[in-house]
Amino acid sequence: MGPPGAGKGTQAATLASLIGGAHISTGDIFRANVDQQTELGQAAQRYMDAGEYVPDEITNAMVKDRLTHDDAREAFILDGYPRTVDQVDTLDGILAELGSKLDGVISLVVDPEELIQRLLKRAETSGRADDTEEVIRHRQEVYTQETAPLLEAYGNRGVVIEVDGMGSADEVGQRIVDALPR
Ligand code: B4P
Repeated sequence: MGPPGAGKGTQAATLASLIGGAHISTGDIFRANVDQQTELGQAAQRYMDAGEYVPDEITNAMVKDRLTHDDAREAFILDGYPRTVDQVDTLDGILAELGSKLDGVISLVVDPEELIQRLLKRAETSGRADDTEEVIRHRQEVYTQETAPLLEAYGNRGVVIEVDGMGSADEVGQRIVDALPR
C-alpha cells in the first residue's frame, strides 16, 4: 500500500518475481482493459481518467476472478488493492473461501512533494490521462480520504510492515526484502 507515486507498481513487480508469485495490479488490469476497449475497460475508464476509484463492485469482481488463476495458487502480491473499506471486507471473504491469508501489508512511506514530482516525471512519457498535475493532486486526496485509514485497520491486525519509500527503487527494494517476515 501507499499513495500514488509511492512505488507500489515498481516494487510489487520486483517482489513478485523474487518470491515466484503472481503480481496482481488492479491499475494494470484496468489499463489493459481500457486499451483493448473491453466492457470492463469502458466501465473503468471515466473513473480512472478523473482520478477517482473504480466502483467497488467492479473492482472486487475482477480481483475475485484473478485470484483463482493458477499462477496465484502458491503466492501473490496485491498491488493497489484493497483501497476501500468495502474492498478489505471483500478480500477477507475471498481469502477465507480460498483458504488463504495475507502474510503482510507493506506500507511505502514517501514525502508528499516527492510523490508529485515522481508522477509528473512519469507524465512526460506515460501517456496516462490521470498523470496531469490536477488529477495527480486529486488522486492524492482520494488516497488520503479513502485508503490511508485502511492502514490503521490492518495495523490493528498486526500485519503492517512500514518501509521508507524514499531513495532509489533498488534501495527501497532492499529495505522491503530486509523487512519481510522470515
Ligand atoms: P495504479 O495503477 O495503482 O496507479 P498509482 O496509484 O499511480 O500507482 P503506480 O503503481 O502506478 O505508481 P508507482 O507508485 O509504482 O492506479 C491507477 C488508477 O486505477 C486509480 O487512480 C484508480 O482509478 C484505478 N484503480 C486501481 N486500483 C483500484 C482499486 N483497488 N479500486 C478502485 N480503483 C482502482 O510509481 C509511480 C512512478 O514513480 C513511476 O514512474 C515509477 O517509475 C516512479 N518510481 C517508483 N519508485 C521510485 C523511486 N524509488 N524513486 C524515483 N521514482 C520512483
